[in-house]
Amino acid sequence: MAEFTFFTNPMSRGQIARWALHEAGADYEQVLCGWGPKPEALIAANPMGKVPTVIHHAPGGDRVVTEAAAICLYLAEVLPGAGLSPRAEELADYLRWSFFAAGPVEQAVTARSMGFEPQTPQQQGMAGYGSYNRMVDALAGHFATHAFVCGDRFTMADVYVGSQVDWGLMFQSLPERPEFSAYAERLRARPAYQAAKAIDGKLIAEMQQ
Ligand SMILES: N[C@@H](CCC(=O)N[C@@H](CS)C(=O)NCC(=O)O)C(=O)O
Repeated sequence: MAEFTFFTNPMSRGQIARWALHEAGADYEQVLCGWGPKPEALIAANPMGKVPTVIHHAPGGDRVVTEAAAICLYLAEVLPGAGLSPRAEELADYLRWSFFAAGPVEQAVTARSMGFEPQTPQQQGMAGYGSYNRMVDALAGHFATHAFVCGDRFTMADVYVGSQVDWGLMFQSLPERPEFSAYAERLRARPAYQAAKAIDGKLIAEMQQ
């Protein structure tokens, strides 16, 4: 049995987890899930039935990890050979921007795509992302002075934060700022990115036949 079972749909945030699995060099077996009834094993692991969901068949027993961001950071920790977990001096940026991407960035982009924008100062004070524009400025500001989340070195935080930027540019849910484009180009050049995207791209093409 592979070390990880990976429940995914190629047209989903599962693409983030697959990229992370490849960056970490994980031995994984995929279970493809449609949008209809979910496999029993997925529901047993994650009652929400959401993908990506990963089961780590660890020596001490199975561990379930859901949430694309958590899956990325978990893999960096349990597969340290890939060298993608943070050094002490990188930890603040690593955590700060991973959580920023999983919270404020996700929320701002999702809310905007559904036609909701916090309008009043009170609403912006309550919304964790303030406003879409404030979120974009904060994220772009970081990449104006950093090649990667933690500075000059690619870490697993870049798989998650970078996926938000990559998808945001592709689906135009983030604006075409030079800081975002240059960062996305650095990520798209990575062999693990290309290998993971090739698998999902092929699966999508097969589904559309
Ligand atoms: N917060 C989760 C969101 C996961 C999620 O919403 N996945 C979607 C696909 S991108 C899904 O499984 N939708 C099907 C469903 O909700 O049944 C994460 O970041 O991984």
